[in-house]
Amino acid sequence: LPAAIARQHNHIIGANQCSSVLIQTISAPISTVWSIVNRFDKPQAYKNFIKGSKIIVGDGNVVGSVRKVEVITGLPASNSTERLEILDNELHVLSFSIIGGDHRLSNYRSVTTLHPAATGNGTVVVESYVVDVPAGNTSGETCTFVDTIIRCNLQSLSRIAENFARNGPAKSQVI
Ligand code: A8S
Repeated sequence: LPAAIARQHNHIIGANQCSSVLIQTISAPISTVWSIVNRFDKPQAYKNFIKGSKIIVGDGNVVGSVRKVEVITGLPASNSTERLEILDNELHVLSFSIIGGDHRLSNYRSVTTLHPAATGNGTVVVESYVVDVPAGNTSGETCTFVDTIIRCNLQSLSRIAENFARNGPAKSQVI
């Protein structure tokens, strides 16, 4: 990663934590991708494992806002409580941490940043995270689990943003 981007993803990694970075290129302008990513109140707009979300502190635009998300059935969890840590509409940075829920991801924090693609008017999305390795799991297992969820989210984001750029927002996405 270029140094300026790496700096935004420079997590402090404690003993018994794991961390990773995922990158997704999207053929849609940053403004389009950001309009989907910046909705802290509406993660289900592109995260397929989330079926609903409710803001319980703040308004979703101010740092310190908290959302409670409901996860689809069939996963080893039903909900998660998440705090907005960074929302920078100029630099296109969103970060949240997980502060509760009935799942096994403790001390999770992620950072998502958008960057113009080197050529054309596409977007490069960089998402990194750090999380505790749960008792009974290895750091490899933990990173594989989280990487899989984030990879699905970024692929879904890509599909939605590319459709949006081609056809305009779907009716269900117009707010
Ligand atoms: C995100 C990232 C993650 C979400 C995980 C890693 C989660 O929503 C799911 C399953 C779990 O076991 C943990 O950006 C939790 O949403 C899909 C409920 C937090």
